[in-house]
Amino acid sequence: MKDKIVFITGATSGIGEGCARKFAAMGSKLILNGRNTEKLNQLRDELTAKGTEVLLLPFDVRDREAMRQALTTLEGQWKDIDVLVNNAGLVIGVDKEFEGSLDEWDIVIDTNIKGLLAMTRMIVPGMVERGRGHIINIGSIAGDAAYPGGSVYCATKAAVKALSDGLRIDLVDTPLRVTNIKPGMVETNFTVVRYRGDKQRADDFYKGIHPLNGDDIAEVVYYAASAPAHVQIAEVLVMPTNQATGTISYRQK
Ligand code: NDP
Ligand code: 8X3
Repeated sequence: MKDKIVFITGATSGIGEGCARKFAAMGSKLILNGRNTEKLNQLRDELTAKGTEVLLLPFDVRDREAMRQALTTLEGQWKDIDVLVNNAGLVIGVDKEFEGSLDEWDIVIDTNIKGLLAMTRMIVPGMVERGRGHIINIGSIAGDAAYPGGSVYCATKAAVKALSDGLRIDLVDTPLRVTNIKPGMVETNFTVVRYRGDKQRADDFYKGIHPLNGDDIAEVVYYAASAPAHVQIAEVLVMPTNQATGTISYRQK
């Protein structure tokens, strides 16, 4: 992946940050997105100090106009994106479908589905023109089956699966590849956001189990991206060893 241009949304934390470090270590050039500009600056400084070329493109993936504007600033080599990692995403709350906040669910749906779709719509045409490119969507085990208190989030990740499968169909006569990575429990800031900032509750969620971390998922993303051109990793479900499904895991007492 040396000198490949890799665009990662949600690179300020967790899986996206892990992907940034992994692709940087393998010689790629990075376009990093997120809303937290302080964290983006820190990550750029860290990676450029090690010799990686980094371009920051901070915007909220829900803001289509800001996205469009940011993408028009890409010049030279940065326009030729080889890999798009559609990673930005979140869940807020664990409420029942008949009790939760429609406003919070708008944020989740607009980020996880519409943000990912807009990035795809704006970046894939260039890949088709150049005859090369790989779209790696971060879905979830949550997209395979609904679980208690997760219906809207699960629906967004089921949508990521459908969007990934549909895009793969639409690109079948091209050299482009589409991958949907579906992690299980990954210990990141995700669960803190899920519990609306309650760090203790987030820590308790991982008690008794050895969860994955952002770097574990980055390894899988990189594996898919660096596979030979004729190999399309369509979908990967990756869980901690003591997790079996979205709802069944074994926790040591
Ligand atoms: P984190 O909370 O650690 O990271 C989420 C990233 O998404 C941050 O960089 C955040 O950046 C970014 N983000 C959120 N909203 C927006 C937005 N509107 N615009 C731009 N960036 C945004 O969580 P994870 O790393 O765990 O999550 C990454 C992806 O992995 C998500 O799609 C999540 O659904 C998925 N996933 C996570 C699992 C887990 O157990 N952790 C399991 C399965 C899937 P900033 O705040 O700077 O905008
Ligand atoms: C997050 C995975 O199972 O914690 O996508 O909801 S889970």
